Amino acid sequence: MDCLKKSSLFSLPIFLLYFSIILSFNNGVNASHKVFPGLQSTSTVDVKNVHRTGYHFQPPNNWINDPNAPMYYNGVYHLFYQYNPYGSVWGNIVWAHSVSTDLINWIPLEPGIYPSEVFDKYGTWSGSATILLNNTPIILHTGIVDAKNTQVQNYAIPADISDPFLRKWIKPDNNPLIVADVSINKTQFRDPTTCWLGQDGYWRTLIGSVCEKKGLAILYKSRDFMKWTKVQDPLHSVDGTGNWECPDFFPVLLHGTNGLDASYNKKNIKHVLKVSLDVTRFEYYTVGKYDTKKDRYIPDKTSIDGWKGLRLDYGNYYASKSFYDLRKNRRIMWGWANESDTVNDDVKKGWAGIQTIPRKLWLDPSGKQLVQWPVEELETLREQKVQLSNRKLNKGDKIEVKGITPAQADVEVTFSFSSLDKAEPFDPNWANLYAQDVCAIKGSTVQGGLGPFGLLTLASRNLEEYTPVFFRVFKAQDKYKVLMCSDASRSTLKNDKTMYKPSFAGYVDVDLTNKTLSLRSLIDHSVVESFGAGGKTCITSRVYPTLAIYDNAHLFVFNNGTETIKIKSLNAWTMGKPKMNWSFGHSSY
Ligand code: DQQ
Repeated sequence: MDCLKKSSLFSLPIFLLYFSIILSFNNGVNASHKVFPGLQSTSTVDVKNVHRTGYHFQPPNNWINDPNAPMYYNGVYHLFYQYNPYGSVWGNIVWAHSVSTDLINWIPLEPGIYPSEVFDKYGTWSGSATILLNNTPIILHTGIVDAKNTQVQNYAIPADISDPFLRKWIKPDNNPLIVADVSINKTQFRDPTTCWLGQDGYWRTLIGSVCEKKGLAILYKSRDFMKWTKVQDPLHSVDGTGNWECPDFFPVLLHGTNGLDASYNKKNIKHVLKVSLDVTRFEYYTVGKYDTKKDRYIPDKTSIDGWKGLRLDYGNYYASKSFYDLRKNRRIMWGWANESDTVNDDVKKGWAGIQTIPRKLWLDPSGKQLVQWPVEELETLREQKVQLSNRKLNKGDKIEVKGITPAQADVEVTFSFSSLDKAEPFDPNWANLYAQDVCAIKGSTVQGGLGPFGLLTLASRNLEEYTPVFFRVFKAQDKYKVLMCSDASRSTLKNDKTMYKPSFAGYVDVDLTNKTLSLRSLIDHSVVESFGAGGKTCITSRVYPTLAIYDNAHLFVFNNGTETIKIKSLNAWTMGKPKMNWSFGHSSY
């Protein structure tokens, strides 16, 4: 294929005629998700609660995946998400819709967008919201038009802009707005971003795609939001990365933690491009410069542009999407944490997938990476608190944190140490490995020098099960390397070989001059979402303990390194249960 060189004019009427002929109800199209035709519409009889989360976003049942079109509009936060109304595996996808005034308590509404028209009969896949200049929201999203998985980009607008919850959405007849020209692989052409307005008065959006293994962020322009033209070259592309899903492109301030609207473009910024890699099911991002004259994005030299690039999260986190929150002048990121159990388990438990806690994100003062932190509203759920300070942990020590409910908790801990001398040597052979591979070799029990130290979350009393979240400090040739792990390998006694129990890990680019390392973990029954060094490295694990459940879950702090560690301070809270999609949206909100 001649990737994106030809720009052919596709006739919209012929296109619509073609697809109006091929109508059938076979919704067996394949996304990047595994398809289980026999299970897609197996309705949930009985929802199993044991691993359901207490304060992470979940609907009452069934399958969910990507967060879609998050936005703040007229005092209300909206979260749409890919949802199967008929089963707990991927399929029959609609845009479920929930609203909130605090990002913590959510009211479920009827689906906002669902397959119904010739331009989306086979699927309503991911997309994003844009607030137009007249202060009305508009959603761009991918429609599937046939059983061959042909993808087009559609728009939807609120049926009644005066409805505070924007319950109903219309998909006007002039859809689709964007169809693939002949240079584009029309079955890998999806997930439009929030649009941004250039100084030339043209709106722009990116669509994820691939051409001969080269991942693409294809750029389209429009003056009126209705007629879109493809820009000759993609905004950015990288050989060998495979299909790009759910691109996200936004400006970040060079200094400070405030967020910016997607259209902001002054000198005091950098841009971030995040893509979800279909092949690896991980996401990576780069920090760089957006050349508005050439409409090209150029990652900084300090950003690795490929599979080994920086990740928003080194764990079970995918298809993330950010939005600018005008209310608090911040950028917020949502991500989907899929299950790590088996498909059979998902069918049995009647649900699958959660959204991670929304994170505020900004550029680190180094300019080289993002920093993420759970939105401050989460702290309203904090209940009983325990505190520890200045507690020594010698090699092999562990201290239990008592007085909270460890199965549903928020823990912040800062460790200190007096010397870096005992840091283990970093084996040069590991340089080509992913951090995750190093964590699998050097887990939490292999004695080290400076580390491993950290938390044992969702632990059974006698440690038959536990998910350790910890640091190990290595001494490489010219610098120290801090490895952060969230290791699911011993998280459950369930002995099913097909279960995914990865030793997720990432390196933390942190200054060790003052000899401290901090960690925050949000523990919630089957999820441990952790933030190292104030949010420089984030890891989400999904785990399914059999003993460490409800009141039988324990939390420990441990050190398995020869260097004595101090718990400088530890604050842990029991977390309350918000209104999580409990009641339909007619309440007195
Ligand atoms: N999920 C959606 C697609 C997207 C993928 C389909 C990413 O639009 O590319 O449910 O998880």
